[in-house]
Amino acid sequence: MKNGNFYSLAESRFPADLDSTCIETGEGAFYTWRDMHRASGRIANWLASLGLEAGARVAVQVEKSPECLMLYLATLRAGLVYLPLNTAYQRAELEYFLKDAEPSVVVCTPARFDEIRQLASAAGCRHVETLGERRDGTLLARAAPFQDAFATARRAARDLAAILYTSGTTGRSKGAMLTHGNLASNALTLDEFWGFKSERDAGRRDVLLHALPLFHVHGLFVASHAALLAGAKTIMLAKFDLAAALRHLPRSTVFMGVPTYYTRLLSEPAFGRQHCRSMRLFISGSAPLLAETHKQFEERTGQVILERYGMSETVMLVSNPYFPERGPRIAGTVGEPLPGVGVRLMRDDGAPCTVGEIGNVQVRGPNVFPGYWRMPEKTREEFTSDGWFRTGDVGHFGGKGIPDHYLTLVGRSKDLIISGGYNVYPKEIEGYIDEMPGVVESAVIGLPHPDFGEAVAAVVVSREPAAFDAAAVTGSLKGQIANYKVPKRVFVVADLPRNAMGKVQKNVLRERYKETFTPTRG
Ligand code: MCA
Repeated sequence: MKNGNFYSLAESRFPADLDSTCIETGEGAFYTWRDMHRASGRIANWLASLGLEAGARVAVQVEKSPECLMLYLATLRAGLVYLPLNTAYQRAELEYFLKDAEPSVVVCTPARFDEIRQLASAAGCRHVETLGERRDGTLLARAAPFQDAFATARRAARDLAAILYTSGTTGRSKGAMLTHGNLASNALTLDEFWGFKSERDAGRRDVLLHALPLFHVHGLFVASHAALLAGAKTIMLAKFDLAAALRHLPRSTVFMGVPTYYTRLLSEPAFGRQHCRSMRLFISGSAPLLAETHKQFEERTGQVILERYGMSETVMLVSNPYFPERGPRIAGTVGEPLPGVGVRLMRDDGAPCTVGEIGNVQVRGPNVFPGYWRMPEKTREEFTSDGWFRTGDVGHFGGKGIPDHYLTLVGRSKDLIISGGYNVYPKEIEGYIDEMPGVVESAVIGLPHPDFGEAVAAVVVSREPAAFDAAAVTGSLKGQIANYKVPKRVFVVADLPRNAMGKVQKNVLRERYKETFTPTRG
């Protein structure tokens, strides 16, 4: 029987010439497909030598590098479960993730070894290794004596491949469990839907400019998987850097980014058609792309950005079309449900919405995760009795001049902020602020931001507002939680606006402070 391990699928798609380039780094280092296969085999052999039980977790918090991708592939090959962690996460977050996931192996950056070893050992983990950005650290040294031949572990489609922590409305993060089948079905669908297959069939080889982090769905499962299955070359930038992106774009055919990447490209006056001469596809996701950005981008480059919609729990579920014969790419919409993916809109009373009517977005299909790690109750709540996952997003199909099967997202039923493509739940931040001395209560909100789309701000209630030190709030948060979650502004007030039911009116606060980061000129 076919091996359902995602690596087996990827390996079956490697180009015939294994000595061609798989990854070129921003610094000009080259890795062939053979290098990736061999090095992931060595690391997989080392992982296998640890004698871990099937399903053991490998938690990874390292900077982006080809070796980080090798470690991911090695984990899959060894039949273990990959648990990537945002490099911005600080002590409080790491402590929670490690205790909750109980990984058997933790790989971190050399600089954070002492801190993380302590947290990992408190969570019962015995193997803590390091991986730096320049092939440094103990992981590669541990793997070096092992053979590079490794028979990829047999896995079924339903077996767990990865756990991705997503912030929760209650402030407690949930580990979304993704199976080999989830990853494979989505990657195969996108391979066709976004035209990678047709390029291959036409004898062309895509070049993906990869600037996203490797610890979220977007950079790891969408971008890297697309390149792996396409046999495409990846130009891997350690992070999104405007100058480097401008330098490498003219040699690339596909680019994926969050809206911030596109606004930053447009902020460069010299950016234009000449940078996009080889490009066939720009994709945007993880946060809403403003129609204005879409329009400006087309005017400057002649390229129509393809916006799509995904989540950690479902990978990609809806996308604007790539092939013009399927339909136009429409700004402000996320397009049509991907082939094989069911998407429906439901009213609050459980009845289906009609075209144009706003409702709750629900999804079903081979891309949808089986549940949250060790949270059966939460999992039950998030699925309907007939098996559809409640995304928490709100939208409508169709609309004026828009085909009936195109989805437009209009809001979120959950109280979520998306800053530069990262999700932030106010409840989590409010929990930390409310513990601070002198704070009566707080309300965390998202405000329009020219670079990040939305930025986090906090409104803090103090009995003595004049004497309250707002800077102390951010100062204290910085060591505990990821910097992108730390409010970029703190307003100190005597009380919060409330409705008749006593509920804090965040819409009033958002309105009051809306020009904080984007003042109107004049
Ligand atoms: C960095 N900072 C941020 C953010 N990123 N603040 C708010 N929001 C952010 N996203 C802060 C830093 O903490 C620092 O603060 C200051 O900004 C400068 O930091 P730096 O590292 O230089 O920032 P940067 O390198 O310019 O990063 C901004 C970025 C990056 C390029 C937009 O955040 C990014 O690559 N985001 C992509 C996120 C992503 O991949 N999302 C996908 C997940 P200070 O000055 O105080 O130190 S969602 C997903 O996967 C779903 C499923 C999907 O559909 O795709």
